[in-house]
Order: sequence, then structure tokens, then C-alpha cells
Amino acid sequence: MKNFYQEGPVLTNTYRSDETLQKYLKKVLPADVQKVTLPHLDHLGQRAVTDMLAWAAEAEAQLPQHIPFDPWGRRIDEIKTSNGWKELEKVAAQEGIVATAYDRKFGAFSRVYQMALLYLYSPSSAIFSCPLAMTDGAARALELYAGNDLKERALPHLLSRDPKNFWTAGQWMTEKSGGSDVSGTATEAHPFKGESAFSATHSLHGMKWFTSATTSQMALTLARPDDAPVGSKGLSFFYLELRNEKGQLNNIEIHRLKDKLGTKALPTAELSLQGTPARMVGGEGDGIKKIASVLNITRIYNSICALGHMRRSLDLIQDYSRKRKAFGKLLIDHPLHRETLRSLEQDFRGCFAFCFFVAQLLGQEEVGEITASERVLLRALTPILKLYTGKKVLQIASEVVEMFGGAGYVEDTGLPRLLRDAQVFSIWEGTTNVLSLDMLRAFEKEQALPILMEYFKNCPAMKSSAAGFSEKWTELQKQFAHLAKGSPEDWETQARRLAFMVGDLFCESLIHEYSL
Ligand code: MFK
Repeated sequence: MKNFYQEGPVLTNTYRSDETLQKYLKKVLPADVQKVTLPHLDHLGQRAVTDMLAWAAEAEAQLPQHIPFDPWGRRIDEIKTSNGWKELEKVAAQEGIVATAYDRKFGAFSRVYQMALLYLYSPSSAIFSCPLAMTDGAARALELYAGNDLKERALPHLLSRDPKNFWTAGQWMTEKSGGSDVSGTATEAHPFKGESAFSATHSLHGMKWFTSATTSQMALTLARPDDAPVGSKGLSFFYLELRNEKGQLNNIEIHRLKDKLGTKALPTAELSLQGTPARMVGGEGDGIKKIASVLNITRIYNSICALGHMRRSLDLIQDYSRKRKAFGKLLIDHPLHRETLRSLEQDFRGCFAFCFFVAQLLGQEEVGEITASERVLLRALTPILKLYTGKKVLQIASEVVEMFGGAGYVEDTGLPRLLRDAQVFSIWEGTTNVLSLDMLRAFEKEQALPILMEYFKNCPAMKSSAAGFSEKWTELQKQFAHLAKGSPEDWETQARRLAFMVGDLFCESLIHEYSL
């Protein structure tokens, strides 16, 4: 054993090695759609383990830096990123990670195709998927609320496949006092006086506490116009561009980059708006409602990226289990190790089915092929999916790191990052409790509960009497019936538990439906 060196885990084409993805796509996509999309996914699966992987490693090794001043003392607030980070942005444009959804070449399946691309891209992107989430959310919000001139200005950039023309977008919502409670937004919007390339209507003054991807070209944000009421009703929705034609920041001062637990390659900054020109989008008021159209996209991105992170963690341990020997045999030949892996793979498949079910509903909505009850399902399932996958990814990443033993705890294997990065998914774009309450909002405002229950009543798992399914559904019904007699406080107290029960049932039902 003197010359023993353990072989580390090796990744291979992540499309080809992913049986779940292939099985699902072959089941749901029509043959003509498969003909175009599958070769592209195969190509991206190869990039994910070759050039992208090398650039992601470079981005993780050379973290972004904030340079507040030039050598002569001028305020410049440059955010310096690595070559790897820049290359990953180019890949995103070239491969159409955002644009594919908006081509709508394949109707509702365009979203399924685009989310499959994102799922392969994300785990090799050093979380460049975060700026892409906001870019996609911004494209959707502009599509829904902006006038034609603003759409014509921004959308060709956000949806470009040419890296030279491609823009990313930020979503600047979080402030120091409010955090998740956005209603307390203190940024003020005063009438704009002057010239601006995008017909600014207001100038913004305030501070944004978390602005991820501060290297973006544009951002969407919330602010309170003069004389608007306090609380969420008084907030309006704004578009801004970070830099003017000379490349200087538009009255934006960057205070510092956040020193985060994980996602370290992603520049996340605190900044202040000091008279930043901005254009009101969609008229005055209802800012939260409008920015919710961004959130509902970014929450689905969060879920798909969490899913990609689960798959990456499992791919690493699956490979390692076939080359690491302990107690006289390969790890994979130990029944308990195999059973642990089987159970993690089962959780992954449930999340996979749930994610792509919601992605398809989103696609249907975007092309106007959604029924009224499917729209309500999409609204209610989005927060449930996000909170559910945000926790599952943590369990899987933690378990995988543990399965590597000491190697999982040593930084230069790259494995500890799996766990650190996994933590962001339950925080970013709404914590578990905030999303549980959003589920209640959908129950109350959209009457989503009877539609959810009806879905389960008619789903294939119920019809084919899948083991234990109807008992779990009966239990869920019992819980809801009991709460029907309770107070709003009882609903709040139980919201999180109920959300996970609904999530578990959806996963089970959809694994069955897609035969995964
Ligand atoms: C990847 C690396 C990232 C690294 C850094 C990560 C660190 C974290 C950084 C961040 O800060 S990420 C941003 C996280 N923040 C959020 O996700 C916001 C969390 N808070 C919420 O989601 C709250 O629920 C919300 C702000 C929406 C609640 O505000 P209010 O004032 O209580 O809202 P209200 O009055 O219930 O809703 C206002 C309107 O919006 C209502 O419509 P009506 O005016 O017609 O009644 C709601 O129905 C509507 N609405 C709210 N949420 C909606 C929605 N509509 C559709 N979909 C939704 N999800």
C-alpha cells in the first residue's frame, strides 16, 4: 500500500450520463422536437465537463474584486472578474440559455428545452446561472409590462446569442431594513430632469443591500415615488441601466462585495443609488406585483439550478463509489452504501419530475396554452417547488460530502464547495418560511387548494393505486380539513409542514407519471 494513491471522481458528458433526463425528454418531447433539441443537449453536456469546467475552476480560483478608486483617487467602482467568469457568460449567450425560452419555436416545450439546457449549464457555471435567472425574469417582466420602445431597447440584448451584444440583468429588491419584507423599501424616486438614453422618468435615491451580478448592464428595482403611500402599495417598478454611453456608472456607488458562505465567484454587492436615472415600468404602483413576475421565473431557475447541483453531487459520488475500495471491496458493493445512494437518487428523481412539470406549465402559460386551473397550479406550485428543492439539495449535498469521508472535508478536492454552494438555494429568492406563506397567499387569493386536491385525485399514481399514495393523500386531506376550522395563525404555523407534504406527493405522483 506504500505507493497507493486514490483516484478521484471524474465526470463524463453530463447529458449522456443522465438517464433520468434522457428518459424524461424521450417521453414528453414530440419526435420532431427531440431531433433538434437532443443533439444540442448532448453538445452542452460535453462542454459542461470540458471547457466550461475549466472556466468554472478558474472563476472559483480568481474571485471577483471590487476596485473602488483608480490610482489617482477617482471613484471608479470597478468589479474585476476572472477570464473564466467572462467565458462562462459567453457560453450562456452562445448556447441560448435564456434566448431559447423566448424563441418559442416548440411552443410550451421551448421552456422544457431551455430548462434542460440550464440544468446542464448551471453546475459547471460557477453560478453564472444566477445572473441568467435575473436576465430571464427581466425579459419576462419587460415583455409583460414595458412599452414597445423599452422592449425594443432591452430585449434584443437580453435574448442575444452574440456574446458581444448580450446583456445580463440584475433584480435589486433587497434593502437593509426590510430583507424579505420588501414593503418597507426606502428608495425614493423623484422626477427626472435631464437627458437619458432610455427616456428616464425618475431619479432614484437609496441603498440596495444585496445586488447579485452587479456587473449586469441593466437592473429592475423598486422605489417609492414622491407622495406615494407607505407600504407595498406605494412602490413602483423601475428599469435602469448601470452605465452611461461613456461607460461610467450612472450615479451608482458600490460599497463593497459581500463575503458570502458560498457562490464566491458571483459578485454580489451593496450599493447606493445617488440620483440614478430610471424609467418607471407599467405605470405607478403595484411594484411588488410586477416584480413578482421576475420572482416567479427566478424561483423556478433556483429550483432547476438546485436540481443540477443535486445531479452533480450524485455524479461525483456515483463515479467514486465505483473506484474507491474500503473493507475489501468497492464502495458500491457495500449494501448500506448502495442503499444510501439509492435513496438519494430517488429523492433526486422526485425533484427532477417536479421541476420539469412546473417548467412545462410555465411554457404553457408563456405561449397561451394553459387552462385556468393549470395557471393556478403554476402559481401555487412555484413557491412549493422552490422551497422543496432548496432543502433537498442541502440534504443531498451534505450526504454526498459525507460519503466521500475525509476527502469530502478537504478544500482542494473541491468537494466542500458542494455543501457551501447548496446553502444558497434555500435563501436566495425567498426563504423556506417566506415561500410557505406565499403558498398560503396562492391558496387564499387563487383558490388553489381544491385544484391541487383535484389534481391528486385524478393523477396516474392514484388511478393505478401506487403503493401508499392514496393513504398519503387522505392524510393530507385530513390535515387541510382540520385546518379549515382553524385560525389564520393555525394556517401560518402549519404552512411549512403542509408545503413539504404537498411537495412529497407531487414528486411521488410525477415519478409515476413520467415512469422515472
Ligand atoms: C445565487 C446567489 C445569490 C447570492 C446572494 C443571496 C442572498 C439573498 C439575496 C436576496 O436578497 S434574493 C431576493 C430575495 N427576496 C425575495 O425573494 C422576496 C421575499 N419576500 C416575498 O416574496 C414576500 O412574500 C413579498 C415581498 C412578495 C410580500 O410582500 P407584501 O408586501 O406582503 O406583498 P402582498 O401585499 O402580499 O402582495 C402584493 C401583491 O403582489 C399582491 O397582489 P394584489 O395587489 O393584487 O393583492 C400579491 O398577490 C402579489 N404577489 C406577491 N407575491 C406574488 C404575487 N403575485 C404573483 N406571484 C407571487 N409570487
